[in-house]
Amino acid sequence: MQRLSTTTLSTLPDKVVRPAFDRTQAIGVVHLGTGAFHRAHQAHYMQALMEAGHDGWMIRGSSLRSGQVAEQLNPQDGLYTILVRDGDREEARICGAIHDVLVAPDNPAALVAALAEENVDLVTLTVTEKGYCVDVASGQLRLSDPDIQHDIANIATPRTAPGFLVAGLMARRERGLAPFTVLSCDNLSHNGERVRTAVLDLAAEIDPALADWISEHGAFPSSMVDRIVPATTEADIEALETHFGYHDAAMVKAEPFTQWVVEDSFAGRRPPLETVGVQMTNDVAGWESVKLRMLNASHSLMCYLGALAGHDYIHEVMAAEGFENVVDTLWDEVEPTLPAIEGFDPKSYRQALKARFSNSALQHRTVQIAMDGSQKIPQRLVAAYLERHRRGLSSPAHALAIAGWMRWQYGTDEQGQPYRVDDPLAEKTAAALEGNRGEAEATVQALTALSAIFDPIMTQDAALQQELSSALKGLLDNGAAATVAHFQSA
Ligand code: NAI
Ligand code: CS2
Repeated sequence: MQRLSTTTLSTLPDKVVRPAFDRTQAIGVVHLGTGAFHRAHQAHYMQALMEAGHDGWMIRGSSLRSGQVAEQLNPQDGLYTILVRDGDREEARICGAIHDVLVAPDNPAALVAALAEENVDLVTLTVTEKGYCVDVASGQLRLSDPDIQHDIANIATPRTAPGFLVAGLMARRERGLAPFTVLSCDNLSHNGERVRTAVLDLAAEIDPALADWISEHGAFPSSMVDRIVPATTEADIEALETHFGYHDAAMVKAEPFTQWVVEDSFAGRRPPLETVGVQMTNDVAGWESVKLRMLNASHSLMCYLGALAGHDYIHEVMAAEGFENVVDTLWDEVEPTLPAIEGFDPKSYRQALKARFSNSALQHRTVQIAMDGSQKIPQRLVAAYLERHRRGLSSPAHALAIAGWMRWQYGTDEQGQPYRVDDPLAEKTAAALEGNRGEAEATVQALTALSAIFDPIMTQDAALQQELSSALKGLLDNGAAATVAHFQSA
């Protein structure tokens, strides 16, 4: 089976859409965290830009963690397939926007040098919610983090995303270059502000004058990003070989839908993203709230309760008894917390989300969404839950979703089978649950006391404790499937 590369590109079947631009043009973007989402979203838009004749936006990718993606992509000359799946329809499009991928742990100085290249005007990130080394509840840089401590002492060979950003900006300042714009593409509320805080906090520990320069000249626009891109499996790669006749170790699968809303605040040259369907705006916050509190919140509700009910995939959860009702109730609870947004129609947005979640061709695994929940639920579920509480409103669907996350921390399913809780705070939640598993009130008290995840009011307010304990007790007594099937909105 031939492998995708520049050499084999011309031999692919005619139905495979190929890049239609000069890939030898200048690299204008460095990306940190070249995972599946970046390859199906930002790189897709950069390709569209260059195909429309806007040159100089090739991407130099990087991984701060492992060589896996570099091994998948570099032998393919950076080429890979975006396989769009929608029901029984599929379309293969080759993306050529990525030039190559650097492996930062092998050669951190090379990534710093890439960030200091004069043509690089934009640095994008998808390093997951945990990759910013920021305390989710406070938004502050975790200065006690061992890797942050390393970067403070060894900024020339950093390990963390904030470290590489500071090192790259430091090198640009020393060379008399303008700073690049830092554009986070992670599912974090106010993601631009968060990465700015992390960078300035870290720079201040190293060189206050550098921090002042970044603060004055840098740009950290926020953005809302949306495209469902499940992790690629071996079966996906084999299916591509069967259906299209070539091997692609770096392929990604995605839904047709894609959206990108970007704050129009750049330090230097800005890619004309509005020419390829990106919404440039001065206020991302509204769309961010919609995305995190409607799409991502219902994803988190469905992944914990759905997995505990025995479902492997989101489309199965959407079809399971009672789930559509509890998701609709969650959205009923969210809507009063959303700001007015031009062009946003809640009814059609809900219908679109249900159709997207029901796309069985994506095979979106519940356990993938369950990952890193301690970094996700604060902005997806707890923020709206507390806003409603402050207005004197109960939120049974939010309480059930948070209870589902709490039950998931037990690390055993309803048949008593163990599973790994894949979360950076798994040790903390496991320690908190010692001696409390199976007891709803004790579990709620122990987990809401974790200040890295929850606002102190969660432990202090008896009504909140009672609502969460009641929801968790229902799960413990009756199981997730029955609890959802018999769920009654308030
Ligand atoms: P992935 O697993 O394919 O890639 C994750 C990337 O993050 C990898 O490059 C990994 O090396 C890097 N990473 C993980 N932990 C890190 C750390 N502590 N420091 C630095 N880098 C770290 O996952 P995928 O699908 O690319 O998603 C990545 C992020 O993109 C998500 O966490 C989310 O914030 C955002 N996103 C994902 C969507 C999706 O449907 N997959 C859709 C919308 C946003
Ligand atoms: C998902 C998101 O894994 C998760 O946490 O909720 O990656 C989701 O697929 C995207 O935000 C959709 O844009």
